[in-house]
Amino acid sequence: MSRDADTDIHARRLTTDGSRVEDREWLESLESVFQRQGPQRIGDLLTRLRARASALGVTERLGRTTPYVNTIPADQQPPYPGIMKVERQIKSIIRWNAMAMVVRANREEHGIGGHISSYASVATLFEVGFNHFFRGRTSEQEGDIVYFQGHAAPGVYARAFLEGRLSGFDLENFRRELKPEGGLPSYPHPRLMKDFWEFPTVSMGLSPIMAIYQARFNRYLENRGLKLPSDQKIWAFLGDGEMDEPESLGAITVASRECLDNLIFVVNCNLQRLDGPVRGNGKIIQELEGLFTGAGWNVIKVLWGSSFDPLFAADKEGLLARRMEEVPDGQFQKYVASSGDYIRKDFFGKDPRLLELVKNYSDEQIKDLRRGGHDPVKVYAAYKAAVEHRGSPTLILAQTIKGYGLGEAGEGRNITHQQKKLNEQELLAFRTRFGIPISDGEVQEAPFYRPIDEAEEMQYLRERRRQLGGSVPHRLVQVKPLKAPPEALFEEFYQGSGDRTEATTMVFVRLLAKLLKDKDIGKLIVPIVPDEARTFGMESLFRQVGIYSSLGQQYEPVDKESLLYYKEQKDGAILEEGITEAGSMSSFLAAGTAYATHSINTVPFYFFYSIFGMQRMFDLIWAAGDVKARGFLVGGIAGRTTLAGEGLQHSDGHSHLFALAAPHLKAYDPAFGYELAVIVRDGLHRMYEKQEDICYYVTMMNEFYPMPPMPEGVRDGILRGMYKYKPASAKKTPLKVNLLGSGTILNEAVKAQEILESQYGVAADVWSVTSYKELYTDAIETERWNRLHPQEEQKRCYVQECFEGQDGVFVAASDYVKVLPSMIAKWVPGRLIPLGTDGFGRSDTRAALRNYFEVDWRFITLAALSGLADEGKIKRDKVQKAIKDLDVDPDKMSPLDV
Ligand SMILES: Cc1ncc(C[n+]2csc(CCOP(=O)(O)OP(=O)(O)O)c2C)c(N)n1
Ligand SMILES: [Mg+2]
Repeated sequence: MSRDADTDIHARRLTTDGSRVEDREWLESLESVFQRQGPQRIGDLLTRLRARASALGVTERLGRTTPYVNTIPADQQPPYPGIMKVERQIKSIIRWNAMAMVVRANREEHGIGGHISSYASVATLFEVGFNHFFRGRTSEQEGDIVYFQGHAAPGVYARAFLEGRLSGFDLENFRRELKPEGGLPSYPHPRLMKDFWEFPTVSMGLSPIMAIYQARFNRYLENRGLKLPSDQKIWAFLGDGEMDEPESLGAITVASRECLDNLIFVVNCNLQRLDGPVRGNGKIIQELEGLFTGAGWNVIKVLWGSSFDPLFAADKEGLLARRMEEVPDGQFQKYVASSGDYIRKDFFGKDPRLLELVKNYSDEQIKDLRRGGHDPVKVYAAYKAAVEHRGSPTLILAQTIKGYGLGEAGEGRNITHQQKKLNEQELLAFRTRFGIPISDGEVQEAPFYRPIDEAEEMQYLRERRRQLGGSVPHRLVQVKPLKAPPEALFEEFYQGSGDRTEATTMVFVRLLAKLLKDKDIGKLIVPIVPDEARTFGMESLFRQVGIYSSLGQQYEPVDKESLLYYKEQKDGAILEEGITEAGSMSSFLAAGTAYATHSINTVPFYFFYSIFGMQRMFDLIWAAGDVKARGFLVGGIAGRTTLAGEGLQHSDGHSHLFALAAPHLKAYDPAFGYELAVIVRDGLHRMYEKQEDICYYVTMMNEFYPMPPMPEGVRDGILRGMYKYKPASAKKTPLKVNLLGSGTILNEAVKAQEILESQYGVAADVWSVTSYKELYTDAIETERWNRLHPQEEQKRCYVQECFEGQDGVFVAASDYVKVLPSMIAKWVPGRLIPLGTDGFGRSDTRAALRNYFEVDWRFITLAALSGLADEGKIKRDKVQKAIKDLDVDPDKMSPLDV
């Protein structure tokens, strides 16, 4: 069928009668070659014809699309292995319950939301999977990984209800998670349903990229010998509107390049998104086919149901396929909401020969011609072909109807996405259409319906799942805790670097190299980097552990002679992702959840340029929280004044602000090697030994200075957010301040401490603040506890404990925006003066930048004096003099002048 149509597209360009005869002759020859020698021979012939045409100067490129028909012809479909009638009953009941969940929830609480029409369109695509393909996880098999289209969640819940995994209460409390007896979250959130959902999928575009890197990571684990090869499939169910997200398409060549035949995308092409048609004037399916074919995917189109088969068989001239191709999506949507009579006139009426095809069809029959994505036979054929396909990933484009079965209530209507309420008539119609045994009298209540356990469909449903290895989705954590490496491994970092200068970036890379060598944990460490390894001085790791490539290294690297050559290998540990922060983050997600997905405690360390971290990938970082990923996010060459020369788009002074918003993130801005080592050890301990579902964000900087040895008793402070790094000297001075410094700016505070004491007679304690987020979180939690327990002994937060007995002036400087230190002002027993780097970055030297942003030792000194003056402890002329002495320009531009 597709072959006829293919050649016919050429034919339609020719208009004369002679051309028609010629067409027919060619087509007949083609047909006869096909009958005698099969499709392979046709392929050969076409290749030769194309070559000859090219030699004759015909430059026309053959398109990347096939006609608008099913890829698998009817005569090549496998027999359907299930009992269709029973499966239909099951599906209908699930449809009903999914709809009822949303309708009931919105009756009880107006505006609580939910989606009916997306599941209505994807039901058959899910159900064929549930009954015949999605394998559960057992001790014998890994099971499959399924990313369910997020807002089709009601259908997954409704199936779980039939399977007995969820109760009527659960369904009743859809979107009412805070009810005392609990409820169901709107969408797939592993964080909130940790035994059920495996992957968060509702932020459009994240599933496709996560699924690609998941499939790739599975191969990585196999190639590195961390897991046995398996035939596990990764299924991603996506919306056609969702495919417009850059993340949906941005990594598709990764999948083909890596030959990920373990990956299957199923795009639910209902031709609509939220507001209206996805491509009213175009054809989204053809567009996606072209893109994915070009990217090297195996593309299978499931466009028309079995009821179209006789029409295609009767249409010898390929007119039907041609007509289907010329009708834009918006018009196909119109047909959904139109009568058979309209379709006959508008679609078939364009050509008398097409009208002839349907002359024996009633209007109802025309209206009932089904789309492929609603026909289990067609869907099964596509899925089977997909799981059997080898060598490349598969894309299934299934044409469906949004709001299928809702009729007047929304089927194919532009409002259907938002439809949450059905009136009595609409409920009756739905009930009747799907044959749900609920009486007219009861329908208005939209009750949930579950047949008795002995019912045929219930037995069938259970048996199918039993055969496939249990329920899906099912998040199962069976991993054994991993012991954090012993203190001895970290010892050298606690010692400091003596006179040798180092940057925290260097320390981190050395620490990572050491972890990679560790006999217990080494193999589990997964360094991830988006083409930035040399920036961080990580190239020594190329040689040490190799760069992962499923192909090994099939060329002689240009730098083979050098010690640190670019060494790709099949069991390489480094995921050198190229310039894709989103891809790298998706690898982080796969590696950070391997404890659940594969029962393997892989430990991802994702190193990125800090400016291109949080602000670029925050949605995926948020997803990391939802999916309960564990691992280290490392923001390199951070700090708005520490990164010299790079300027406005590179200098990060706000990633810690983003980190503040992610509840699962610990966020640290260490100044010294020992701080970093303590933090990393704590991370390994909490995430892998204690199995806490958190991630660590650590910034590292590229400024060189000697790394001091770890003072006694500071470990706890490092982790809680601050400790006294350098107390004021014993010298008696009448004035006292506290200086708080973070990251490299701590060194500026130390210098200010000296100047204040030696030149201004002010004593200063210097505190290293490793995490304002920790300090703030502890403070607000303490405050909350006190508020809720007014008659109990009131607690003090850590900041208050640290500054016990102190008052006066506190200057807090960091390479980040001022709001970070300001967050703790309320609990500081005095005047807190924040210094920071608000404003756009500039290209210049470190010294010039610190002057510009007013965070160097001069400004810290000045802030301390100014604070003392405000307190009435010194005269203002002393501050004025300091401005002169410190060479501060009082009329300098504010870094916030934009
Ligand atoms: C990143 C993001 N932007 C917007 C939304 C809101 N949203 C939810 S569903 C939807 C339309 C989805 O259309 P499509 O992908 O075609 O799925 P369908 O419901 O048609 O199956 C939108 C815009 C979202 N969930 N995520
Ligand atoms: Mg859609």
